[in-house]
Amino acid sequence: MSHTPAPEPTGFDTHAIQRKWQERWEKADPFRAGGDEDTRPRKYVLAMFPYPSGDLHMGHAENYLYSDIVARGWRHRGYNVLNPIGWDSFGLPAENAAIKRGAEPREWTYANIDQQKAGFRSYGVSFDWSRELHTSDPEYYRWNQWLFQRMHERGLAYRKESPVNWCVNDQTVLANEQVVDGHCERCGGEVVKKKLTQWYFKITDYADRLLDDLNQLEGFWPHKVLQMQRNWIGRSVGADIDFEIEGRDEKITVFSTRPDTLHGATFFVVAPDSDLAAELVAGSSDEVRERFAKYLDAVQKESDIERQSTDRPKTGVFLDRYAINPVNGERLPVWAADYVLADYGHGAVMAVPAHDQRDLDFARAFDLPIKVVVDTTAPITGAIPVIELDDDGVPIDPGTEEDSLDSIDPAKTGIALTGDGRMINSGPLDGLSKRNAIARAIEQLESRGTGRAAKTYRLRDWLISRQRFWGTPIPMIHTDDGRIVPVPDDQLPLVLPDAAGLDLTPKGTSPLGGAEEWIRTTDPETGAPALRDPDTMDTFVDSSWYFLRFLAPNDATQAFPPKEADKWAPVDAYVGGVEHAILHLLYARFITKVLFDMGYVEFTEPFSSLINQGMVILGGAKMSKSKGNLVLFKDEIDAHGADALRVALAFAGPVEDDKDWNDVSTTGAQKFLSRALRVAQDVDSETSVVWAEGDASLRRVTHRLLADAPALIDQTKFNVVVARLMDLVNSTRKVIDAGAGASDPAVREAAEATAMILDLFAPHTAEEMWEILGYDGFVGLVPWRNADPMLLVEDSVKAVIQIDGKVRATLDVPAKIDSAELERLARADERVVRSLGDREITRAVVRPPKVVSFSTK
Ligand code: ANZ
Repeated sequence: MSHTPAPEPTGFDTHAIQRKWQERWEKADPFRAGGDEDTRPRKYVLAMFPYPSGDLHMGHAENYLYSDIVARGWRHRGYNVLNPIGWDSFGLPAENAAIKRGAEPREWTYANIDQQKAGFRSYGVSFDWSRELHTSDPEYYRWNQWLFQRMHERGLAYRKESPVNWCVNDQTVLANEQVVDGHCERCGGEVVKKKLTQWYFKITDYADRLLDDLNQLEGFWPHKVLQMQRNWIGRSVGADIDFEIEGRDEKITVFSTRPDTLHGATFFVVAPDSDLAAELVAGSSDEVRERFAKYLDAVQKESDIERQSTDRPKTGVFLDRYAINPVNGERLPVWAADYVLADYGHGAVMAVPAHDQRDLDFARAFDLPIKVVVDTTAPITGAIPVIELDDDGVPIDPGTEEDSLDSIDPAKTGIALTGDGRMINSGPLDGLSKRNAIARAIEQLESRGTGRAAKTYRLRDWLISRQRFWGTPIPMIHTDDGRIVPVPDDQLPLVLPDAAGLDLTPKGTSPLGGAEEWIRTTDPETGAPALRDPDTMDTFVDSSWYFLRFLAPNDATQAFPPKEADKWAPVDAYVGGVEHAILHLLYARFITKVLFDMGYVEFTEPFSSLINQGMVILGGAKMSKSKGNLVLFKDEIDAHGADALRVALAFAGPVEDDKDWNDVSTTGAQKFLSRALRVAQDVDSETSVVWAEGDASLRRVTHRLLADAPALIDQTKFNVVVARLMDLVNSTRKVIDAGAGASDPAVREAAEATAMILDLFAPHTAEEMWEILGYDGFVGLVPWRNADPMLLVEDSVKAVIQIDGKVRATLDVPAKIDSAELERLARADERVVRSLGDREITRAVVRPPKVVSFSTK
């Protein structure tokens, strides 16, 4: 798109200033993290690394601005800061571009990286460029392979055949998380189930720790993200219960969160797509088998979300088999129904329609018995009754017409009774509360050997193999005699072959299988001919530990030096979009715990604090190429300059909020920056001027900002800091314009403080100001000055104290004093005490901050 640069309304050549400082930064490399000789305390700030998709976009502009503000702020506060950058450069888009345009994935990727790198430089981000890494470099991905081997040794990497999500369009396997409403998250194509043998990482072994350790992040990560992680892991506590099936030797186990309701079970349901259903139906009549086969066909087209949806009619097939209720010997008809999922719990449930809504809907649809076993109208002793008050504060009588069980009969109302109450129709459990009954039921099951306490999780093992080219080759060998053995460590990295000559179009098998020479190898033990594993790893493996690789990206001997991890990690502030709230963060947390268990790191959580930014939207809608509503990063930089874009974004609102581009004013920001530069130019005093004199009210504005800025930055209130800077620049201008103000020492002080703090948002402008103010070196490296506490004292006002209508004293009090404090000061004042004598105060009228009026007898 061609585009005319906007005229410079400001008198400053923004672009020349930008070029000048970018060249100086590039030459001096001032933002490298300090090494062992640097004794300052360390801080590690990291923005989620980018996928090399081409030009930077507004999402990048926001993300890397925020991490840069934090990095610069910490530098000014005396920390040795690590703020690295790299690229998450494996993945499907490179491969799809290669298929579409015939470009090599490698060339496409690295050309995009160069383009983005130039974008970051043009944006003035203070990265430590010496640590740049690309996950698609063999120097990086060999350590994915190393990690895989270590996981494999510990039984944490394994192969199994299972139904997987298969994107018909991309012809590849997708993790559950990558399926959105039955479609591929990346291409939108249809996703079906397909049985394949795949490699998995055993994240479920870590489910409890991944869940429990979230508590230590409370207050440091957005609560919403913690909640999303909790739901994703989805721990349920209850019991496994064994049911006999007529005509089957082995029992079938179900998981239930409500073993207390066992007496209310009236039927039994298995997932139609489970092996169990297939086995149970095998011995049934032709008619049943046919009905079942047809049903299964339909179910296989449904997504898990559809199957669990409560607002669709219940469907199912009776299998003509019976289960036996272990507590009372009752025969329960066995059904296959889609609302039971094959891969949750044990893929089968005991159905208790009176107390479970899904079971109730099903029972009503197929006319199955409904048996109430918890009287939810019965009071629970020991529970503290909630007394509700009406508008006049009078307790509402809780005894209402809902008091009878009959009136809430689920068979009539269609509403399952899920609340607490007292057990009925349940033999030895009768009279117990729900909680006690659950405990008692588990005890009884355990003593009879028909069940046990159990936990179930929503979390599934992490499917990591992909049938695609542009990823880390899985370092395993399939031998002639059917063994699967690791590529020995000393043969790593196992480098990808050249893409040239390979057919990358998705066909359901990995393109690497077609790399004739590459795929052939030998059995490391016997030397016999063998084949390499043709699959590559999910790119989430690459990003699960990259923050550690930044600590020594060029180390050819190890993934990362544990010594460096001790010094820098965990990451102090991690900045990124909420779209990564679940997967990426969960995987990084998992791998960190695995590395902890292996003894490579001494911490168990990778990111001590997490900053989620909102999205940059346009007119209320998400920006997208296809909708043609993009605001382009490069256009904004060309038109207004990097600093104006940075200031405008930082000023646009709280970090976590979405920012509508219509409310972002780059022209306003540009004008503000010119005002700041003009202030620096107008300063008419020497650098030797002491920071202790001059206009007192301007000094107060300066010092309050110096005092507040660190906490405001820690709280990510970046927009507030920008507003305060604007206020400071305006206040300085007023003093300059008042006669001989330009030589007032307070003006220099204000201008210098402006440059030091503005550096967070507008680094080019801040450096230029610093130079104009007469300094060499980078303002970006200058420690902030301490605020003078004397200037932080609040404004005071005179309060008048009257006794019986006569003024007896005046007091200097803080303008924000409250009435209790003002009355206390007034009563304690010596003059008041003296003029009161032995008279007693009968009434005090206190109007803070100015008047206290006492009456006496
Ligand atoms: C009997 C029962 C009675 C249940 C009752 C609930 C209430 P959460 O909390 O989501 O973990 N269930 C077990 N396996 C299932 C599967 N594969 N597909 C669908 N549902 C399944 O849910 C646990 C409950 O979900 C279990 O407890 C079981 O129903 C059902 F008044 O057992 B319950």
